[in-house]
Amino acid sequence: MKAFITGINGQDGNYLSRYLLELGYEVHGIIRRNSVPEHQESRIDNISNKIKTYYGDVTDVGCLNMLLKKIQPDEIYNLAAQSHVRISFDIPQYTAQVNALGALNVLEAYKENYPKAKYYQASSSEMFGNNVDSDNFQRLATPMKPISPYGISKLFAFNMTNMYRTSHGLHACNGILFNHESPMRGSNFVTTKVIKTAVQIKFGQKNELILGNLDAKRDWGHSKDYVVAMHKIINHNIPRNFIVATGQTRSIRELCDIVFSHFGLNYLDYTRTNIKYFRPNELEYLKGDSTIIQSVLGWKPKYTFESMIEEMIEHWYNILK
Ligand code: NAP
Ligand code: F7E
Repeated sequence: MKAFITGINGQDGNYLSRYLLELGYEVHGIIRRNSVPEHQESRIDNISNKIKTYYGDVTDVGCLNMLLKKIQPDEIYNLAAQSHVRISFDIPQYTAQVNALGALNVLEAYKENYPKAKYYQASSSEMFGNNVDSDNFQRLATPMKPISPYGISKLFAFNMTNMYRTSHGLHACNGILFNHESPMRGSNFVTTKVIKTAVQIKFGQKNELILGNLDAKRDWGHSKDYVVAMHKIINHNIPRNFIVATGQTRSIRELCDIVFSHFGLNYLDYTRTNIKYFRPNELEYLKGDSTIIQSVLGWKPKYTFESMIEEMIEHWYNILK
């Protein structure tokens, strides 16, 4: 089996590649050219001799056509994105070019060059905006009304993926994934930022943590569990969409409390807020209902919130000590 992954050097790209290699796949993917290649490839160093990478960009139709024709993958995972929600307010046009038109480029290259493949689109809970069902969950039937350039760009890609399935008969599906984290998570996402700074405070390297909205709530899972869901979704015999979530929600405040308590510290002594880290419009609450993927595909997360945070703390402790 051959897989083609855009965003292969991202958090999920790394875990997905490792999972597919374990299953015996040949793994191919594109990385963007960067003037400092070490930085670009640091998250795939551990597998660089096992995967095949090519310079490429989802905004470059030419490279997508050429690679899909050449590789003829069984599975295409479109994970490439400008994935930071707050930054999407600063660079909305770029975010749309990569997340919306980039996804359309991959879909079109798939249809034109190798329609026998299956396609997975990395869709996001950010597409719901502030809509929640009366039982406080988001699910497939919850209306989508995104409030950030990121969420809006992802909704375009979500709908395009559905259109390529229904209009062109392609095996194209969406995983609507809620927040997922890991030691590979970028350091400007809130979990890594809180954990890394708490470790630095513990070692006397920093004395404060500056955050934005502490009262927003998120449903946090582990990337390692969520890439297993991606593989199950793309391999379901009927192409369709699934929600992937833990069904538990916690505030940023609770996250800070748990992480700082691990070091015997009180987060209130070190944390302050700065307007710089607030969004112009905040998605306040996420809690996903994943009962369908659990019952239809037998997916179940192995990590708990606590074991995921422990693993991330240990990772940053070992790097910073
Ligand atoms: P990530 O760590 O930010 O990885 C994104 C990847 O996309 C990186 O490899 C990045 O490469 C690549 N990329 C960005 N622009 C590109 C372009 N124009 N052409 C080709 N590659 C490009 O994100 P992640 O956490 O792994 O998430 C994977 C996907 O799932 C993303 O689409 C994200 O939006 C979506 N998602 C994530 C979550 C979550 O909580 N993690 C939840 C729902 C959906 P560079 O290193 O060059 O930037
Ligand atoms: O923020 C609050 C912030 O940037 C989480 C992406 O993977 O998940 C991710 O998007 C919450 C928000 O993730 C800071 O306001 C407070 O309420 O870690 P985050 P996100 O925006 O939820 C979705 C599902 C995706 O699809 C995205 O690709 O934390 N928060 N203070 C902060 N957030 C950040 N980043 N930095 C702060 O200082």
